[in-house]
Amino acid sequence: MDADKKPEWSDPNEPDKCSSVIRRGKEQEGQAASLRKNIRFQKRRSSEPAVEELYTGVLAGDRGLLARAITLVESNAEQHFQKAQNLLQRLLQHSGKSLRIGITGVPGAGKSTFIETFGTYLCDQGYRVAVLAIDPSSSISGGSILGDKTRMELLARNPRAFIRPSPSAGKLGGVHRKTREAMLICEAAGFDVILVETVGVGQSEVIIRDMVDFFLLLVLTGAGDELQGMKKGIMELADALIVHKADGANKQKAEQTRKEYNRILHFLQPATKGWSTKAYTCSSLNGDGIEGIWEVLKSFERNGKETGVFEDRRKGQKREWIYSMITDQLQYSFFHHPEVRLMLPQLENEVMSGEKTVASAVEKLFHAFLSGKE
Ligand SMILES: Nc1nc2c(ncn2[C@@H]2O[C@H](COP(=O)(O)OP(=O)(O)OP(=O)(O)O)[C@@H](O)[C@H]2O)c(=O)[nH]1
Ligand SMILES: [Mg+2]
Repeated sequence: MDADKKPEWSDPNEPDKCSSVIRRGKEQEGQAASLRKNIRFQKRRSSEPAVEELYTGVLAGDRGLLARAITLVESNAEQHFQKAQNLLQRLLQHSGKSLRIGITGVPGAGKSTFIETFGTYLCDQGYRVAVLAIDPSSSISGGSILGDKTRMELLARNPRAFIRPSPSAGKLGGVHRKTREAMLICEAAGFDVILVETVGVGQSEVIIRDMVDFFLLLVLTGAGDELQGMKKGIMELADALIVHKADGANKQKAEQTRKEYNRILHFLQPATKGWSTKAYTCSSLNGDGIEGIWEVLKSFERNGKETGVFEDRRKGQKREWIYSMITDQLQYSFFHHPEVRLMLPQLENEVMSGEKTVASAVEKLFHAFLSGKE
């Protein structure tokens, strides 16, 4: 074999020890052709980059390696876990310098369009912007990722921006860990602003609130009933409310809605100490109000850094992170425990047919789980 020719395969851990090269074998007449017909050729995957390569690549802002670093932390494979943690450990000291903004709102509120316009505005101002998404529905519906990518077409092509669709949760969660870690990597890569989008359904607002500095709630006009029905809890998480799509015939109505929200916000507990949450209007179609929102964000950051509230929140979030990770890990090891996996379907049936109480079934599972541990 030529000295400079790469082998077809080699052990990635010990590349010098053993390798192989594929040679054409002897063939019977006609066999090769029929074999070729049946083989679906697959693109050969290039080898996984080492931690060192990912580390220097991320710090240098190499987009390809940044994407692969995020893929590594998002991986559910056990053999990737340690490698991902080594990488994160090294990147940690370079993270923490960006402004983290969470954006939520009901489906169709215009979150993706807002991110497109707002993100492009920030890039024009000289900032580098990373967009991450938490999609609570992705494990069920396959996600709205494709839709989002096309909606953020302009931003996706901007060299100052980086868009990452939501990680798939797998059956046992871990989405928030993955998003937090992806955020950390983007920060180390030098992004100044991180925008995290989530659909405003269920628990995702609470999760997102726990990982960002500023939380933005997009709402629409047509207040009245909707305003009454809107969960007070969600409004109390927000640092700003934006009455979106304030353009054309909707402009005046949006202004009215803004005033109504401000009246309500006045009576609510503010999400951040020393900051009063207010409502604003904006349009992502014509850009009205976008600059003003950035002013609000900057003043929030300045204010929070002066009073120490900003740092306190980040510290609190790190503490919360520990607990959410413990919960994730426990859940993972419980449901992957061989004994538990074996017993669960049978116990489920026994509970459903009324032979066993839920509590006794769970106790049995925990007994197996705990006694199986060394
Ligand atoms: N008039 C007007 N329409 C807008 C504006 N922003 C978004 N839209 C429209 O609203 C619709 C929904 O926008 P998206 O950005 O996809 O909304 P979303 O909140 O990301 O939706 P999901 O990702 O499905 O939750 C699209 O048809 C947009 O063109 C705006 O500022 N003004
Ligand atoms: Mg969207």
